[in-house]
Amino acid sequence: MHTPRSIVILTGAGISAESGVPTFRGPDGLWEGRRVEDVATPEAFARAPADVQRFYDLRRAALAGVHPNPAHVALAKLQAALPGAVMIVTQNVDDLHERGGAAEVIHMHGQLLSALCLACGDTARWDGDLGDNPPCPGCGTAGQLRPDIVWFGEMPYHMDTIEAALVACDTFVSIGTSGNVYPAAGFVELARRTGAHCLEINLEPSLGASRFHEVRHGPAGVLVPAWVD
Ligand code: BJW
Repeated sequence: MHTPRSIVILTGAGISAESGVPTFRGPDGLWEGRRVEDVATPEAFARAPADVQRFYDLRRAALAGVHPNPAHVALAKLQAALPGAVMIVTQNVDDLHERGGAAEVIHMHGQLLSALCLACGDTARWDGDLGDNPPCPGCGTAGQLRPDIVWFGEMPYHMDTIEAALVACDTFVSIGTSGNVYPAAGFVELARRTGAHCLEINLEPSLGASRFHEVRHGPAGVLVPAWVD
């Protein structure tokens, strides 16, 4: 790899697949046999809060049993080797980039290990169950904490920062994402419009593969360390 001035790296569920975190779509995906509308929308939470809390409580508990893989570690090393030049934007709600050593990660779809209080709007680190309706550590209101996850129809986090980096970067790399979900699926267009070299690393061609200048298809745990080297 030549040394670019500024790299934006977008990651999706595929980068954590080899760590044992299920992806969303596809035969063994998290949503196989489940309607997205039943869990990942504000309407689903309003309709059946206990079911939605339980879905996320189980996934939060499962995080303890998974570990970063060589792809997470390679990106952390790249970020450390090029101070200030590598922005990691993840759609993932796990913490494997951080545990792999990344110093700065933008979680555009929220985090499993965070709770959002509907009463005061604050977020707090959370590693227990939300299904027990605990009080908010900030304002003390009980029964108002929800998973700090961006559901369909909600605005992803840090969009201004991400878009500013995309239009300024000279390399954009998309890793382990199917290209089904916007606005992340549109990042490649934004980056290429201002001249960035765009690379896709994914197990198979994503929905947006033809928009990239370069594609490498195979497991992230092998291809990401190879790209970083
Ligand atoms: C491997 C691998 C290995 C496997 N190695 N690879 C047009 C424009 C803008 C918005 C919309 C639009 N049309 C519709 C919308 C609205 C909607 C949307 O996109 N809907 C689509 C279904 C069409 N978007 C929204 O509502 C978003 N908000 C929004 O748009 O606000 C307004 C706005 C507009 C414009 C600018 C800014 C804002 C919010 C989206 C929230 C998404 N939330 C979820 C759920 C979180 C809850 C939870 O975790 O349960 O986030 S959806 C789910 O999909 C999750 C993921 O982050 C996201 C992306 O999935 P990802 O990561 O791509 O996973 P998979 O499973 O799909 O793919 C994995 C890939 O890995 C596969 O390709 C495998 O092959 C590969 N792979 N093993 C390498 N070892």
